[in-house]
Amino acid sequence: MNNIGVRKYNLYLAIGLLFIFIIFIFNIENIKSTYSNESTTFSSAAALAKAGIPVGYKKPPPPPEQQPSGTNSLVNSKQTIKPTTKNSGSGSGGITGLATSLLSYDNEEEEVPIIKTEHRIFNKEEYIDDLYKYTKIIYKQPNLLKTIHSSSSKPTILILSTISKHLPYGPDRTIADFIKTINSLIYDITKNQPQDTSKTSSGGPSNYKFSLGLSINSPSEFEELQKFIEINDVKFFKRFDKITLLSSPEMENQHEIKFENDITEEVELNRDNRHDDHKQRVRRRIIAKNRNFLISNSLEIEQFTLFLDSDIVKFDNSLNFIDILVNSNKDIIVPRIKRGDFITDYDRNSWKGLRTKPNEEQLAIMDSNVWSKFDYVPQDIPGSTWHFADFDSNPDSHTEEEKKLNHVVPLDSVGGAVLFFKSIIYKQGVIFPASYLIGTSWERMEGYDGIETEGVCYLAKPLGYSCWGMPNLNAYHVA
Ligand SMILES: Nc1nc2c(ncn2[C@@H]2O[C@H](COP(=O)(O)OP(=O)(O)O)[C@@H](O)[C@H]2O)c(=O)[nH]1
Ligand SMILES: [Mg+2]
Repeated sequence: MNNIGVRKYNLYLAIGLLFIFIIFIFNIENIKSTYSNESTTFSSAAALAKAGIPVGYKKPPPPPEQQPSGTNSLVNSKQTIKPTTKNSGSGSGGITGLATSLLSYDNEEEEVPIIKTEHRIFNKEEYIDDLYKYTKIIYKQPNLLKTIHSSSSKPTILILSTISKHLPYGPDRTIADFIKTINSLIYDITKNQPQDTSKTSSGGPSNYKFSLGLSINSPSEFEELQKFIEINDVKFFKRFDKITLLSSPEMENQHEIKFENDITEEVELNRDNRHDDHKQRVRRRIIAKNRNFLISNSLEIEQFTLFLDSDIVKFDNSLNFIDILVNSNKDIIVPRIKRGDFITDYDRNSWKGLRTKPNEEQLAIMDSNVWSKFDYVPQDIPGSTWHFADFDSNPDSHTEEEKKLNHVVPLDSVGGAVLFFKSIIYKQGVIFPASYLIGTSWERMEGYDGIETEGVCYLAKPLGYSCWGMPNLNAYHVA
């Protein structure tokens, strides 16, 4: 090799070494950054865990295992599920005596023996959330996985009810009465055969699959409800593929903001004073949040949701009732609610048109957030607010179309006594507003209209959904 050849060789060698050096440096940086990311995540998760917040400290989930027959997918969910220790049918579950958190992120997941109900219709699972203080019980028919995820084309209906603490079913009525009322929609209770296919001319309840969700926040009544279901699983609950029970005493609390210039005191609520003007804000806020809590904890794949107030007692055309609502193909729809012999339009929250607005003095109270002094309740404007009762004013003039059982009228607001809607609407964020939507601003805590069920249509409208009523389809409130 001559001189030029040696220099060329050295040059190539130097370039090669430089290249290897660059790759080495580059990889070191990568390794360093990976390591530092991991350690940051780990240490902040540890800090959060120390502070009692179970975030990012989860063990990786174990590989999915073959489920034993009779279990279902919830057993493999990321939450740790703790079984009840008592046998069902003897008052198992409840809030008291089950203090262990089920949202435990640092324990191994447990294999869960399934607690069966008294007549072995349902498997029972129980979740207790210590962080947010609620208990959730799920009863599922063991064949649910097979049927609900099969090619079955039956529409699924979730029936829901939030049950208050004080005389929730009306005077002299019990949970058994209310469950019979619900069952009247889903099989022919006069034959007392839950498996009765109850076919009517249009198909009837056998066209559908049903789930049930009930919330009841009194711990003792929650226990009673479980007993009732477990003892009567065959008698009353056979047509439900899934029953979700929810209880959270916290949800009854009035977490009102305290403004410096105002006095805020707990409002005493019971069945007798529930319609007082100055109690409406707080009362309806509580009902709204309970409705939201129930639906967000129980709605899964059910396509339609039917809310029933716990003091609804009867339906005309009961075996066709759900068919009529589904076949209306309306997004959100309510029937007429009657009460006793004389009240033909009980649920005044179903209306269309305009309502009164607060005057200057009332607006000033709102702007200064002195809510203890604000007892304004929006009222109807005669001639501008339309209710089902107005439909009755001149029945002789009704057209053939208006006489039909499934005749529909547009509404701007719906009541919740019996409220049917396509579940997909809720899943997109149309909830029961827990504050007054209409007439608010950044300065005001809230507005003056559109709370709870009365805010649903307002939220649904921009998403392209609309509200409707059926003035010829009747349900009955307790007298
Ligand atoms: N969780 C809870 N539910 C309530 C409360 N008040 C009423 N409810 C439920 O909300 C629904 C409507 O209440 P209800 O008193 O019947 O309303 P009204 O007949 O329209 O005055 C029913 O299912 C009640 O059981 C409450 O304070 N807490
Ligand atoms: Mg009622």
